[in-house]
Amino acid sequence: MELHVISIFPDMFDAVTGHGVVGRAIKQNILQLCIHNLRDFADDKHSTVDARPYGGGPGMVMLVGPLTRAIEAAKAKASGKPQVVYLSPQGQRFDHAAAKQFARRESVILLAGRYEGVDERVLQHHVDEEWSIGDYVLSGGELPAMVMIDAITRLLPDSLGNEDSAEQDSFVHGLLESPHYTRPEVFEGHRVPDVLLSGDHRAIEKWRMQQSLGRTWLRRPELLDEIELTDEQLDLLAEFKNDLLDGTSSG
Ligand code: 4G4
Repeated sequence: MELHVISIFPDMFDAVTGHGVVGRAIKQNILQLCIHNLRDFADDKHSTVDARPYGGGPGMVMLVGPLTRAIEAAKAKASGKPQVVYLSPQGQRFDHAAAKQFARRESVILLAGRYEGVDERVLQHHVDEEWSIGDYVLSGGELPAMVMIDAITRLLPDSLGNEDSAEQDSFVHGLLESPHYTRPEVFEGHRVPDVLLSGDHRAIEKWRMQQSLGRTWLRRPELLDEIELTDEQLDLLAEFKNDLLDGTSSG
């Protein structure tokens, strides 16, 4: 997959390109990440990319000229017909389902805004989609772009070292993940759950499913409305609730 980013802070993307899953995907040619410096598309000697808003008001607005030229340059370089995506608090919510759809695309151009945002004509004539990573305001679109790049890259075919890892993640099955433990078996008196040391793989799988169901019910109950539970899962969840009640009774 090919991801293009347009930003006035191209160096910020060193945070993802050099490390972990994204760095590895780039090395292995699973992902091509191309960062375009918006200032390269300015048309004055000061490399101006912003100006005061018409009609007055606080802050600065990103100029339509440099943005248009940067988008055209990214399109010319990209394979296929990339959609232009603007990261903004006004966009559609980026979630696991969205990440999966992005991972199927050949190329995408991510536009990271700064200041008060971009001239509306960029949105009207050059931006195809607006996406948001959550209901909060950040000082630029770079962090949202990196969040999307990371989430998408993990879902690219052959991207994770451990093939099963992405499949086991939260949200893939619509449930939260079960807890993880590693050595030592006892730390400051706190034991690892016995079942995980039992070697009984069926029992372990059942316990993990029950933990996933229970945690989802406790922490994100609305997620359970989105999936259909099997009879076995309904039994496991009922048992989880029962065990909770047993644990709270004073006898
Ligand atoms: C567009 C308009 C995305 C973009 C204004 C971007 C949060 C998200 C920006 C701004 C962003 C998000 C500078 C306020 C950049 N903040 N929730 N900031 N601002 O995905």
